[in-house]
Amino acid sequence: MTGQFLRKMGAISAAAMALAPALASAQDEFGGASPGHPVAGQYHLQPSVTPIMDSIVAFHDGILMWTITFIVVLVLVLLMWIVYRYNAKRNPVPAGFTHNTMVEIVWTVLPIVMLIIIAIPSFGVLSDQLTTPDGERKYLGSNIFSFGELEVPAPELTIKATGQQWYWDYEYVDDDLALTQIMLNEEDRTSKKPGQPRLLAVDNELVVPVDTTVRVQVTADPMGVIHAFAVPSFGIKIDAVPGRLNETWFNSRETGIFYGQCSELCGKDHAFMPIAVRVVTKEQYATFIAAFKAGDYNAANATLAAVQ
Ligand SMILES: [Cu+2]
Repeated sequence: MTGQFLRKMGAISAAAMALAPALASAQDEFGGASPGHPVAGQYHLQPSVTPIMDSIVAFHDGILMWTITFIVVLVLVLLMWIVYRYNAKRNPVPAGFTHNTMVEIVWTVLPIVMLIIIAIPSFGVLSDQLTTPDGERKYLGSNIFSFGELEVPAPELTIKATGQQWYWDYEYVDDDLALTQIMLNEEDRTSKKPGQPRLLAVDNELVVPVDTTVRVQVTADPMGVIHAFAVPSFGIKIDAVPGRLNETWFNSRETGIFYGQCSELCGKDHAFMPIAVRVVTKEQYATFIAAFKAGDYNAANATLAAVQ
């Protein structure tokens, strides 16, 4: 029985090892540049392009993975030891005790200590996402073990995202401009934007400048339901609640299209209301917004090189 179990475990780890290089090459396919969306074979978080996502990645890789690994190994070793040492053959007369104070103290205190170790940096990362930069506050960035060293400039741009049933509306609040963003169906995507990912490609991307702090105000249609605005590469996720204005921010250091999805189960087309943020250079953004003011979104979009 034990031998069979061990052989099975060996086969699983061998299969995992054989699979690892293939998974790693799927990750390297983009040569470090962020694809801005999930890719086949991906096993890690989406690549980071903002200080908030840097801190999430550092938290995941530096604390969570080690904690999880420690717990898995500990429980597995205990289980295997008990299967080996206390089976009916080796231990025909089972012990009759029901309590062990020392063991109970250890298995109460150890999880508390682990939760505290996880909680402290976790609250830091969370409060960073919810605290809009003022140019003075320090952020954790990838230094989640410090008290924060990273300065982020105050927002130069405010975007209001409104969750509708089932798509997103955006407003460039400072410029009094608005656009509606709707997912492309397969026919439109393959004819208009064949290079963009299925179920994520949209008609109108939200265009923002690179290396700029963008304040994102998030709400939902007052007569609607709760949605959530989330873009993994930016490390942001915040509820869109009717009648409430939530606020988060991002500052992308890379250009490209970064996709997200509604992340609060909101109804029948929940899976079909993607978020697409196109980050362009500051010059491109200035041209874009000038054309948007003078004409409409399509005219403005025409100033940007098309991304297929
Ligand atoms: Cu939803």
